Amino acid sequence: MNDLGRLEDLPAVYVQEMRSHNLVPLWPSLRGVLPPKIPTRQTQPTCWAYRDIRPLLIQAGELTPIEKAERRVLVLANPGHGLEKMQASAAIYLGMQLLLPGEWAPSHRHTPNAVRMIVEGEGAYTTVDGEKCPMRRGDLILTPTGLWHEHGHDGTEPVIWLDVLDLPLVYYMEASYHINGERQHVHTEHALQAPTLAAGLAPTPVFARQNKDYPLLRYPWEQARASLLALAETQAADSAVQITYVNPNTGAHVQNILGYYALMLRPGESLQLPARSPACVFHVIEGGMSAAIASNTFTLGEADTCCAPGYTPVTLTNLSEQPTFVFMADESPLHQKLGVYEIRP
Ligand code: 1HN
Repeated sequence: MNDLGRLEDLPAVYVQEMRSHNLVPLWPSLRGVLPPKIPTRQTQPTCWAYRDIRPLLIQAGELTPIEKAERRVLVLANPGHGLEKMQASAAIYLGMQLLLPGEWAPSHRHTPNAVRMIVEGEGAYTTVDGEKCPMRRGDLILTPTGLWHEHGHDGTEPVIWLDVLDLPLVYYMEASYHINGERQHVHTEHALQAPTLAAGLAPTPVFARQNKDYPLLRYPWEQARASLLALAETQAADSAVQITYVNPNTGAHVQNILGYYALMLRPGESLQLPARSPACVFHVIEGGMSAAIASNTFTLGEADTCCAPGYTPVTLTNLSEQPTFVFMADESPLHQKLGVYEIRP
């Protein structure tokens, strides 16, 4: 590789003259922005243990009333990006949110897309675009760009969930903002229609979300888990038991920027995921596993979360005697749409 000229090689007056006109030379920075063969990644393999998060989150519940927080969240920040950047990867934001019995997180909408993966507790619900979605452990609930959403809690125990947003990307695009709104009028109880739609049946004559960009907002864990177990029965022993959360109208990823998946590791299974360009997040719903990411090996139990940078192979090994169920989020839809998606053999 040839060495390019450095900034220090240039006369200081010349550099100053350029800078005074808001001009800079490319060549001293060219290798930095376009490194050879593999991108520079700030995203570091990082693991967040639920046993560390939970007590601090419960303490946040005592220290900060919901009215002072709007959303009571501890952000899972990747130290490689700097904690204050609140990024798990280039495009992924992760946070653990706590809602206590009787609390209300008021209605707003914003440009970043969000999903919630419910970790713990009963009795909370989120109302998205007028649809009341009960939150139960392992459920995936979508809050797509621009849709009103608010959270409430009629139960008796704390409810905790994992928020995944494409906030870092939307913020970088200078396209991130929110609007506060009034308490929504609930027009649909999700339970009435979701199972029928998932079965390819739409309530007649009216199904409120049928022609919307986001027809399904709640993906119950019960169904995802049953699908994985059924898939494991027929899938060859050497191929992954994995499902993608899709839009039932189009078969495409549920959101435009991040992709969401559920994976089952069979007892004794070790799954090698090839190096791919998008960064990826793993969150254990049930069971336990090790995740070998570059030179790091993390041990994850239930509700633990880790992330892998792009272009990095990952090996997941089931450490439980039972199937281990894993929720995954990645930057694939973004990479695919932008034409930079790669799998490296
Ligand atoms: C947000 O609106 C929620 O609605 C959670 O629960 C986390 C993180 C950044 C920006 C908006 C929510 C968020 C967020």
